[in-house]
Amino acid sequence: MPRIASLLLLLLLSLGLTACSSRRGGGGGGSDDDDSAPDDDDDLWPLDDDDAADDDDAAVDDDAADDDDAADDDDVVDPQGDSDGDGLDNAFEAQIGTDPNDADSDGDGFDDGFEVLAYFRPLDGDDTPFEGGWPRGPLPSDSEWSSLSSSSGWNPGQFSSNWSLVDQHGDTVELKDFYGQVVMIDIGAEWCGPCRMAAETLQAEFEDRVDEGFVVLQLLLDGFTPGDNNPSVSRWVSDFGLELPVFDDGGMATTTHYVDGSGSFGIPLFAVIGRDHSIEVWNAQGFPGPWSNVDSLLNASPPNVDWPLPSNASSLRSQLGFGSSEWNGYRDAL
Ligand SMILES: [Ca+2]
Ligand SMILES: [Ca+2]
Ligand SMILES: [Ca+2]
Ligand SMILES: [Ca+2]
Repeated sequence: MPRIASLLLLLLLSLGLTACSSRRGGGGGGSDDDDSAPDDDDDLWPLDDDDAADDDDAAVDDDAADDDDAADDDDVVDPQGDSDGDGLDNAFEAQIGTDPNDADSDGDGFDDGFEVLAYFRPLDGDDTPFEGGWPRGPLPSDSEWSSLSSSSGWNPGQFSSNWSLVDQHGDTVELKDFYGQVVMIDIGAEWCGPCRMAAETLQAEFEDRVDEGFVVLQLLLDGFTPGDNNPSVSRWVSDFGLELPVFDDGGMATTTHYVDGSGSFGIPLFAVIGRDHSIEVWNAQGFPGPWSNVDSLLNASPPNVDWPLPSNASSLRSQLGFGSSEWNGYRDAL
């Protein structure tokens, strides 16, 4: 057994815990190439500069230019009306640039009102609520994000670099989708007994805190054979009744950021990121926790993000079937 792994085992045993020693090769943890993210050129509704320039007057101008018949102009005359029935009144739609005569301005299957309240972008058809209902809070604009992440990295205390993986529903999920929340990244494998024990409790811990803005992202490295790189996400989700995001990271594209490059590491392995997106825990090996530390991080105020909400946001949430939490509200409505 490599010396580092031996030390690790001693450490874990001293904590009354056991861990599985992975035979996976570790990669360097220092690269933050992923930080630029696959979607840096996305428009971020509604605060993106391009949106502001392009869309500010679109709703009003389109009505004036396109609608010859007087009947269609009623919605302009009545700014408090909701011409398209998406829950947002015409004046608010004019303010944010969505189409007051089209309930689904970007044609992605989710009405403008639903997207605004779920913190997804109603003018970006590629940005849709996650099928799994993963919580999301208001996100900064692309320009704000660029500023925030300008000195990001993978080490404790740094603003976390970004990554993306595909979840059990086929949605592409980025770490930065959870900006403003406390994020626990848990890395394991199907063959690892302690990882299975962790999975049994992670769902409950997630459920206990999701309303406060907590999410667990679970990455699987292997199936039932160490080093096989072939986990079954669907089997894992089914085995433990998981309603948190689970990802196949058999290629270690993301895990490599959370190991030290020695070539040997123990699982379960976890990391914790605070509401300000700074890395609080990196490369902790053993059973995830302690949960009191997570609760302390949840006590921090979320960062301020200027996300316009309509004045009827509260009543609209209940009309749409959202839960009471501002973080996971739309899960109940899916
Ligand atoms: Ca409307
Ligand atoms: Ca609309
Ligand atoms: Ca939409
Ligand atoms: Ca959208």
